[in-house]
Amino acid sequence: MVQVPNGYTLVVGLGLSGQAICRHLTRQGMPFMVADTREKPPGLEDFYQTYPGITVHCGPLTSLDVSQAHEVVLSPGVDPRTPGLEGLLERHNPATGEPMLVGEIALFKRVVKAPIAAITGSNAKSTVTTLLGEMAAAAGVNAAVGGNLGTPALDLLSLHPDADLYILELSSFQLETTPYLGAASVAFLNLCDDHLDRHGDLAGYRQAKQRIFIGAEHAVVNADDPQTWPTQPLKRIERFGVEASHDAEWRLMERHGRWWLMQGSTPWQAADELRMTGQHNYANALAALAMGQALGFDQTRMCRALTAFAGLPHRSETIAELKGVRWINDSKGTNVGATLAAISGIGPTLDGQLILLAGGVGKGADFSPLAAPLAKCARAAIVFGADAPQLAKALEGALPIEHVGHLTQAMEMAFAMATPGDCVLLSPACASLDQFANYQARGDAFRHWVEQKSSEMMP
Ligand code: UMA
Ligand code: ADP
Repeated sequence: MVQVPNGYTLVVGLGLSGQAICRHLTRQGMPFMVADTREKPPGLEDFYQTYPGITVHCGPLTSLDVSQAHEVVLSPGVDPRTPGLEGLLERHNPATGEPMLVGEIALFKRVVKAPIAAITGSNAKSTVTTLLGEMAAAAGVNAAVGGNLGTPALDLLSLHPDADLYILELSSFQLETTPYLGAASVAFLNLCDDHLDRHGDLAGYRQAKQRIFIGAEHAVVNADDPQTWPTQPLKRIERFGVEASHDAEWRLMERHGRWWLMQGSTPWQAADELRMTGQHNYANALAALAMGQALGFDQTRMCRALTAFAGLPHRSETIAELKGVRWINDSKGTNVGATLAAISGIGPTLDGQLILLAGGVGKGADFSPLAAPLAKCARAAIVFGADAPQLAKALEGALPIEHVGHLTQAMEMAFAMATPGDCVLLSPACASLDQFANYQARGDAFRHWVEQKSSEMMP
């Protein structure tokens, strides 16, 4: 057994969050040691150089004795149910008043001085977080933007110590280990099957996300998705929605032949002036506007930021048109909900048909909701990667399915199959980690192939 020394914090995971936690504890003058479940985590040598004298335990957590530890701070990618961590989440820590096991955001909350705005959901977190950050900048608010988006929350504190607002994208993994957030404004955007391999089922996943509401002054939820509604009373709730039949405070309505983003009966912004397209992006815009207003941002400046915002790469991003066929990179479509949004946003706009490229790691999701919308607008689905058989099974009978080994083969096949007016859509409904370093690498591979093809076709 390796003993975590008396009064030391144990940091679990040596990735982005783990390193940010180590920097924070160093700034705070708190003693710590590190554990990573892998025998040789990448970046270990660099870590030893930066932190000479700090112990790093590599391997199973069951060989650690944490009974004397001050607390255990977990990276989001590490499951709190990992053997060796049993009982810690339930055990009260008299020193902090919180559970013995917490995550990075708990440490952030203890020291942050400025208000927090936080965004969660299965999809659109990065889009809404970035957009709200752009709105804050346009409104002249000194906001720091990060969290699951990329820059760990604890690093924001040192990078932007004078921020007047911290805008955080928070995943279910991060929320699961956050005892109290107490944010000025939060949004729970949508919920669909994702990370079920980690949370067990949709109820467990939803429960983790619901933690965003704890102590919130203002909450924005999706009128079209009751799963996002809080299960506890809240001070102030507003709803956004794009379906016509409801009475959401923030909604999409037709007025004199144009669609408008509205607050109640007040038009705020004509939807056709947005650079982001698709109904799902109107929902995203409404959520950001609702949060921005609650945070006191100026309306005109928010709308200026909104119309200038083109969206993020790898999210329904048109790469090129080759011989009349549009190639769209939606590599960030890593769950069924995102792929459904892409299909319903793009499918009806086509003269031809959709060819869907999908596959990778399905995280235990049910792919069957894809079958009906694909049957309406798709020529074929070409599936690849680890969970291709599950995808093929779920789509069987709805449309022709081709099974290949890798994305590149799927693209070659789609190129041969497509006719002018069609659209080849990479929206995998799966994580990429079986064949790529991350979703960006998968999207970059798609882009690279299309650009290569395009240059070969030049006269
Ligand atoms: N590790 C273990 N055991 C495990 C899993 C991981 O020891 O069982 C170690 C790994 O060896 C590695 C480290 O933990 O050294 C990695 O930690 P991590 O997986 O928690 O990832 P970080 O590098 O800390 O990045 C995390 C988020 N990653 C995850 O939640 C998986 C990043 O979100 C986030 O940007 C970053 O913190 C900063 O806040 C990425 C993500 O994929 C983009 N998030 C998921 C999503 O968006 O769906 C939730
Ligand atoms: P997240 O950070 O939650 O993963 P992103 O903004 O990166 O969210 O988008 C992830 C995927 O979800 C992309 O494929 C994007 O096109 C899709 N998406 C964006 N907005 C929505 C929405 N409102 N509903 C469903 N899918 C969406």
